[in-house]
Amino acid sequence: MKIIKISFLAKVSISLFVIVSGMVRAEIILKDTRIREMPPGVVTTAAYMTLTNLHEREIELVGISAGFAERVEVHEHLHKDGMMQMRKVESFVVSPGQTIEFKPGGYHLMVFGIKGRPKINESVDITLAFNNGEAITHAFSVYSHHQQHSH
Ligand SMILES: [Cu+2]
Repeated sequence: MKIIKISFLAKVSISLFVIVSGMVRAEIILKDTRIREMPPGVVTTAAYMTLTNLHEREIELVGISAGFAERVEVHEHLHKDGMMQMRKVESFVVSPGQTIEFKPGGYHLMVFGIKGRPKINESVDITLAFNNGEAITHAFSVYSHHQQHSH
């Protein structure tokens, strides 16, 4: 009887450990992950999300990968000489507690060399890797470009 009791406690502590480590993994939160549909023949598009850093220190995005694309970069839009331009962000840092919204006209993930042309309501996985060793793979759902203009 005593042995059964101990193994039960061991199981409880293992589950608690799993729950706690699950919570630690969720300190970078991605929401509203979506990717703009691509017309036939187009292999480049933009993806958006809301990213929150719940860690008590700043984090830096050090790598982005996606099996369905050749390359993914963080871009930002700038107004320069009355023109809208976009450029690659070399160092993307998120302060503790900060939420950054990726949206048309602002930060976006630029996805290059897309294979297989994902369709509306399908989703594709993008993995974000951070300098603390955390890597998050999240599904981005394909939405119609008629819902949102320009990126
Ligand atoms: Cu871009």
